[in-house]
Amino acid sequence: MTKTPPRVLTIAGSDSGGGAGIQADLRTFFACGVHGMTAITAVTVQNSLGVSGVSVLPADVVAAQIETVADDIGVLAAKTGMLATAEVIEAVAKACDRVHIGRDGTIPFVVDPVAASMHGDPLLRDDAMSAIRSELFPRATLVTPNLDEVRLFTGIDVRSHADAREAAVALHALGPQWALVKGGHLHDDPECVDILYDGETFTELPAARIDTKHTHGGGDTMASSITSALAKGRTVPEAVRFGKWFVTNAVANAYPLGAGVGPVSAFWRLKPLEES
Ligand code: PXL
Repeated sequence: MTKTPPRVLTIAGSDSGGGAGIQADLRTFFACGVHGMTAITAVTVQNSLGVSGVSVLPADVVAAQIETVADDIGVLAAKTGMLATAEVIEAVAKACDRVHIGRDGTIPFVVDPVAASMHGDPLLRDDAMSAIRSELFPRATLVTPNLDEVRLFTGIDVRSHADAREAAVALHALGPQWALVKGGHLHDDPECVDILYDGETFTELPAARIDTKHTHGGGDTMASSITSALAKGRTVPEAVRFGKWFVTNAVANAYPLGAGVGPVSAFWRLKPLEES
């Protein structure tokens, strides 16, 4: 019999267009060789042009999905994506405590504080922002905001690497063990530099900036690949380096889809490339 692979859980929303959200997470989990499980928070009505509707699941159903898979199958690492409402976030926090996901438990917890789609469509109600800050940041092993989310959570408008370090300190002060400030949205920078901070040490993670408009699901793909590496027992800096390498390749292999923005692609992993 084949050995059970590492099991990971994503707590996130569905993207009907298949580019981001749960769909990107599961694709990434597959490409990273882990078994993906899902606690679906919301269903978005979405294509490559944007989000035209959102239906949020009842908070108790979100919590029940987390608990039922944790109790039977077990979770070695978990991540969040779109969480939609304060009610869902509070239910997620309680369920995670019950099954020991997060900082004070034993299971690594990556909080990707998804606030809006790349088209600017809101994926989080206003009251939910403060719930993420108070309920999830203190439980997180790692938070992975992009620069728009950094501005929403810290008020810092990052325009340089020095600003990114300041933002990492401000994010870390909100309670996560590690903060990753992703530089992808710093469009004037010829490189794509992320900053990782644990309260003591800054680690700069540079990568090439790839010229494509098709970056839908990039953040989800990075957080999911980091979560996969954590489930395999890597340290946070190792897992983040892996995630950066994984997502850079996914962006380099992004493809057009519909009339709008296409997704980054985990398909590159199926090509015979050696891990760098
Ligand atoms: O990429 C962020 C994201 C996460 N989850 C869902 C989304 C999006 C972006 O559109 O639709 C469901």
